[in-house]
Amino acid sequence: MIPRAWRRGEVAVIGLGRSGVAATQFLTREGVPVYASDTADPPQVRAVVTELRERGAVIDLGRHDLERIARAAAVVASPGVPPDAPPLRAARDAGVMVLAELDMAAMVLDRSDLIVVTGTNGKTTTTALIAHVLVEAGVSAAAAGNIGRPLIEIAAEETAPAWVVVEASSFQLHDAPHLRPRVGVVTNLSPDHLDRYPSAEAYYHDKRQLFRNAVAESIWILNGDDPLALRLPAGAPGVRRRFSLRAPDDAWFNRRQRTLMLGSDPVIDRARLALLGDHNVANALAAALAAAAVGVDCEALGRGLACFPALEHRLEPVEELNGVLWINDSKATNIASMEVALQAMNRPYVLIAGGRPKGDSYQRLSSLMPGKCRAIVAYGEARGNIATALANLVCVEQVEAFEFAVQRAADLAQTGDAVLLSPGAASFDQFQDFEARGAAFKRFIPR
Ligand code: UMA
Repeated sequence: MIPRAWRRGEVAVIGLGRSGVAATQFLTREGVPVYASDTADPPQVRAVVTELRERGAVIDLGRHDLERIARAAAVVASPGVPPDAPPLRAARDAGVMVLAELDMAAMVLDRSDLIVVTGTNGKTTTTALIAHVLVEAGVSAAAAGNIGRPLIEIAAEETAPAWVVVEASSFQLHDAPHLRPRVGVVTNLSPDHLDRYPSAEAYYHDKRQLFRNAVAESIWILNGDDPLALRLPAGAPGVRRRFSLRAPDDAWFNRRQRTLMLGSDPVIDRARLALLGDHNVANALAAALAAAAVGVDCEALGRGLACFPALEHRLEPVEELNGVLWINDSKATNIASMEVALQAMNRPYVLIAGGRPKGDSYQRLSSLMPGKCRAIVAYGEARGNIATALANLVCVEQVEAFEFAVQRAADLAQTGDAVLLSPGAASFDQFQDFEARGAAFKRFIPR
């Protein structure tokens, strides 16, 4: 339900990325007066700005009118706008309620139950896995949130799915007083986004908002191998379910029999899961617990997990050519994700790494080198850093252009190997984004 005060006054939407545009569309459709602003002039907004204005929204590009925001009935914030940004500070100083776009959606979405997935890594895959398994089992479900589709888009639809699986980032949880998950999942926790948070504790504090509206019927699915994730709910009410790669638990990996288990029941053989790496076994176990909480039985769980395709740009097996498997992990833009990819390799591989460095050190990978790594082809701005950190452990060849890196990797790979693109750096030195880099990788594979 939209508060009556919103219709009488004006709601200020801060930021006009995907969340802000969807929030503005929703509010204007509901007859709420909207003032939407963005300090930039995002190109994707120009395409919809006429439509938003026709719907009656007042749009400001290139600035925020702080006085107008301070008079708003409520403020809807995009996740990319830091809490101490001037428009949000102006709202709080004036006592105006600030809601994340995700939270406004949770407030109005009364026809669906929510499964909310958070954590540091694996959120997107776990969210996609849960939605996929539910749909395959015949349950009406959709995925939304940080995964790419603003939750408010689902609230705007005429028919709502029975379940929405929501990927929630810490940014979205920061201002989410209305979020009330039936099922909540914490994949794992480690320090992240320290460019926005003063400390890891401040980041965990936002993650803890998942439990803010916990009740005795809530179901919390936690990584049993991760003490930080286990401690996160503290004393929140609700039932706890745990998944583990190490020991028998509510969901666990029977390594001897290479089977994913729910308690004493086998769900699926590891070999039938089309995802590389132990971290993805953990994601699948979390997804199995979430789907089981909705009532999906073991047999349907196994069927759903077996036909889940790898996500694009995330350890995505592209194709096997002349005995060489090409794997696209372009989404690994930091060294922690790259480490996960290297740990997932179960055959010899040639690694393509590089791009624009983010400041963390490649030395972190020393303990994994050489391992199964035959050689590294380092490209772009980070190539020197990679060579400095790892050339004493494994052969590192340096090239500038990405295309040559792919060609060189093809020369170095032997039958039975993989060529793994896991860059451990941003793409912006040679591409618009990681997706463009992954697409180029697929194009350049010599066929
Ligand atoms: N802006 C202002 N004023 C400010 C600061 C920013 O106007 O003071 C403007 C920017 O100019 C920009 C807009 O605000 O135009 C930023 O919006 P946004 O960054 O929130 O982007 P959206 O397109 O709305 O995308 C967001 C999520 N982005 C972030 O959290 C940074 C998307 O997650 C999410 O898919 C989408 O909402 C739909 O829910 C992306 C992400 O990178 C994938 N998430 C981070 C991550 O996964 O690590 C958290």
